[in-house]
Amino acid sequence: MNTPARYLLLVLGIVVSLHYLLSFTHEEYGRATSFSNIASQFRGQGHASIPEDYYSAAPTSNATNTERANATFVFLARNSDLSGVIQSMRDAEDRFNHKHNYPWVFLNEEPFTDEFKKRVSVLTKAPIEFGLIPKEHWEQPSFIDVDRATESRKKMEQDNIIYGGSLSYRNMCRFNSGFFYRHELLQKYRYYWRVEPDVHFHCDIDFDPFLFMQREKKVYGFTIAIYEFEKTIPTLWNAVKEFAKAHPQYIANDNAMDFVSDTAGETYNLCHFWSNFEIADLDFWRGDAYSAFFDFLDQKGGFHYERWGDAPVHSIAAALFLPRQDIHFFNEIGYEHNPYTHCPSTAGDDKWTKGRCACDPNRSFDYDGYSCMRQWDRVNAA
Ligand SMILES: Nc1nc2c(ncn2[C@@H]2O[C@H](COP(=O)(O)OP(=O)(O)O)[C@@H](O)[C@H]2O)c(=O)[nH]1
Ligand SMILES: *[C@@H]1O[C@H](CO)[C@@H](O)[C@H](O)[C@H]1NC(C)=O
Ligand SMILES: *[C@@H]1O[C@H](CO)[C@@H](O)[C@H](O)[C@H]1NC(C)=O
Ligand SMILES: *[C@@H]1O[C@H](CO)[C@@H](O)[C@H](O)[C@H]1NC(C)=O
Ligand SMILES: [Mg+2]
Repeated sequence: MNTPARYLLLVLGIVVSLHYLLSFTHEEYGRATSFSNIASQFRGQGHASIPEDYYSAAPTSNATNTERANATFVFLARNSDLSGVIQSMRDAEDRFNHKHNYPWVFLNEEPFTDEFKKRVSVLTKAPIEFGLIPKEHWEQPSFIDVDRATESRKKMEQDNIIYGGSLSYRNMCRFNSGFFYRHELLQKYRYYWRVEPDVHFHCDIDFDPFLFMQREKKVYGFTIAIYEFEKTIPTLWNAVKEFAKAHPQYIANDNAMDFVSDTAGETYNLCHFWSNFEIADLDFWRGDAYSAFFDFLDQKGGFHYERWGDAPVHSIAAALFLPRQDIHFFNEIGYEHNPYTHCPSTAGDDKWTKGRCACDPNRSFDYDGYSCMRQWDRVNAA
């Protein structure tokens, strides 16, 4: 992130935090002696803990868990991402998967090298598959005006927009929005856990998030909610409104609109679930509502004329097409993707100690000024 953008975020953060603090009465403020106390007042249904019976009987048990969900890890990566891929995979294996052996699917628009395959294969006992992404799922589609797209990248680069000048980043965002779940290697799975290079899983995960999703009929799970850069999506919300107007049947009753809009749908508040971590139901993306939504957005060309991210696209769809209780905040999962960390809290049932977490609970992103957890809490307080 460039320096002016950082200052802008800082100022925005301070303004939001001040507003948040001032909205307390003095009496309430007196009781709120620490930040975690302030935060805990908002922890309603949207922070529901994983029930005890999802935990392995003995976390140190030598038994390998045999009951498994219909699920896989999915990892989009370049060959050059290898060291970061190894970091992330080791954390996922050490903190969770060595007891479960969920498979790994690696995807790339270029063939993975033998070195890449060899280096990741030694990290797990689980099955690993390496898939090639078809060109038509990756490259700029033919209906895009190449000159207009090039011009827009040039402009966004001059404006110092993060990844503003990158075509491959746009291809990646479009792929993650509308194509990864169609890859042949993912067809046999229902749930996936998305992993990116250089992320950290900071706590033991002694429950099976996939079985939780499957049994509780959850559709979308996240750990971090955050604001998007408006300049990457200037016309996205207009497209969303146009789609919603034309397809009102897809809008769920009891949806999570208040997560993405402060104005009952008139404008986008830029909030989204940070999609570098996702545990979700592939069939949601494969379903009628999302398929129609993606096709509609794709035809607008915003993945290439602007720089629409898969995070806002996924999040807006989840917020509008799902009942809010289908979306789950995985509070127990300590997760870091530079520069932000969700670290479980020591408050209440002390998920931090239980998880033997290696992150600082006092520096969790949850109620940082740039976090959208407040908007998530608002959805669940209603
Ligand atoms: N195969 C492939 N993967 C990519 C490419 N660009 C990004 N990725 C992957 O897409 C994901 C997001 O990219 P990343 O660089 O982490 O972006 P950021 O997290 O938004 O800064 C990561 O899993 C990357 O490995 C690309 O050109 N080819
Ligand atoms: C651990 O392994 C030993 C030897 O295989 C076995 O007897 C014991 O029951 C296992 N413990 C658990 C909790 O499964
Ligand atoms: C797993 O889920 C996929 C997608 O819903 C489905 O096609 C497949 O039959 C499922 N496999 C099993 C073993 O249930
Ligand atoms: C978090 O900060 C509080 C207040 O400064 C301190 O008392 C507590 O020990 C810290 N917790 C941890 C786990 O470091
Ligand atoms: Mg990343």
